[in-house]
Amino acid sequence: MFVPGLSFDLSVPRVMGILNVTPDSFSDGGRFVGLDAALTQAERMVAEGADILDIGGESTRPGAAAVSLDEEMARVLPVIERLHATFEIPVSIDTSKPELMRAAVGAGASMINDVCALAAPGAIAAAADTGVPVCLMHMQGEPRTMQTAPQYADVVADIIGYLGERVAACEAGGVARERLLIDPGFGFGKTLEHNLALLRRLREFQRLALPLLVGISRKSMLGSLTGRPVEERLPASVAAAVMAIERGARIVRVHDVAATVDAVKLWRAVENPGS
Ligand code: 7PJ
Repeated sequence: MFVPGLSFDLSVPRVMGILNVTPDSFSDGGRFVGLDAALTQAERMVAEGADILDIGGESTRPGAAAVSLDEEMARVLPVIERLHATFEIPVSIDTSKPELMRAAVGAGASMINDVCALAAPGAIAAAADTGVPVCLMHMQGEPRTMQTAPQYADVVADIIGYLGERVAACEAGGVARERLLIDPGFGFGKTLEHNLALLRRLREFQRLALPLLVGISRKSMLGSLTGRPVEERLPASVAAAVMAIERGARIVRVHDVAATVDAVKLWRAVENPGS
């Protein structure tokens, strides 16, 4: 599987390292806010074998406060510029704001990751103009309230239906289908049962015939299952990444790059000997 604009192909699973430059993200909030701290963390993830880094300046954890455009720009643009100047690794911008999508690609980002699936006014046009690949993620509701009482008729069918509609809207707005990736959005307006059904039935997303990106790393569904706080969720996170890859995920979005890369090496050796 090949996505134009991505420097790596998706014939094997790829690892996206998470780099939050927010003061309030749920697991590493505040630790990488300064430019130097962000670069140090990026350097580490590059050395550990990440294929792409995902830079976010607005926390989307349940209950998180919204961030102004100026603030989000000030957080992420200097980091993207420095990463682009320093490393070969591609960078993805995690934002829902069209102005930032444009500015981030101008600063060197080569992918857009939008938890709102380009639903903000002007987002499809911004993505179309940049010409970079886009990950469309499903969310029910908005971060402030999404965990209150999420409801679905059939969580998998509903989300496949939603993503199919967003794909059609993107194509109609000039974003080529071949540049799209999809993501069911674990934890975004989902109960534990919804999240488990999504992982169990992840293969059904192959109906959309688009590369699947999945983020479960350190999420609260793993805390609910194991009873562990966020800093002790590495084993469950790696297991979840492997289970997602087994069921067709092509990019896993993770905090713990080294451990995930090891797991992917094992998966590749078993599934594609010689690859
Ligand atoms: C996701 C994301 C995810 C995509 C976040 C966290 C919460 N983008 N951004 N998929 N999660 N595509 O890092 O746990 O699951 S923010």
